Amino acid sequence: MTIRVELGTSLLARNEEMAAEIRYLCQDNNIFLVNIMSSPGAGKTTLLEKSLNFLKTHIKVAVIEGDIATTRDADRISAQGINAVQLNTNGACHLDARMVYQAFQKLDLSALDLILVENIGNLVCPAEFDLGENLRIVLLSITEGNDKIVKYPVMFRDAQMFLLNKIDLLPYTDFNLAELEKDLRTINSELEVFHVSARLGLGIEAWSNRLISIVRNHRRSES
Ligand SMILES: Nc1nc2c(ncn2[C@@H]2O[C@H](COP(=O)(O)OP(=O)(O)OP(=O)(O)O)[C@@H](O)[C@H]2O)c(=O)[nH]1
Ligand SMILES: [Mg+2]
Repeated sequence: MTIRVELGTSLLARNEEMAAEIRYLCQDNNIFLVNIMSSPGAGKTTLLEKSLNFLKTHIKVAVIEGDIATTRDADRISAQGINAVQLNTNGACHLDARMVYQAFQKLDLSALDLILVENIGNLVCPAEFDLGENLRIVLLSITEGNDKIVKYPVMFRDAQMFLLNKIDLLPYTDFNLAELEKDLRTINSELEVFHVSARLGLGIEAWSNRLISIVRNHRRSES
């Protein structure tokens, strides 16, 4: 007799249950939840550092930091005067909804408009795990090359916003912007695209303003 155990399915089904709990908490507290994903080093934390300076003057925001081993990213965010919860996965290559739910227990949800989650640096696994988020943002940096869109399509297909970071390095690489735009249109024509340099602060105000307006529209429609 063959007994088959569908481990993957039950794992994702359990994740969906927790994601539903998170959605319920967000609705109850009128919070907008954002899941930020990219490969390691694309600039997620630098983007957050620069953007929070602007965001915090307009909306009440906290950050959940995913990291395999350290508290370095949460320390960088706390240094901006922002509440940051560090989740250490101890090896796992993605955050799941259970972990994010635990981080929610550490935050005063009634005092927040927006929670930004920095996922583990990885272009594959995080895309599979629903965190109950309202918006998925994927970051790609110039030094990674434009072919990552077609090589890791799921990540780009399932996101709603795309940030091209390290735009300051464009003149020093063979990154092909025209090819990137063509591939993005093929894989996800609905993606909202921003070009930024987190290091230089280029484009930070434009995307932060867009995020603020999305959060405010959402809050209005929910209340
Ligand atoms: N030139 C340039 N460097 C950048 C930019 N944004 C980030 N960096 C640099 O890229 C490196 C990685 O940045 P992080 O913000 O730590 O990247 P991350 O995506 O949070 O990395 P992980 O959390 O490890 O996945 C740092 O040395 C940053 O200074 C940018 O816009 N331009
Ligand atoms: Mg980081």
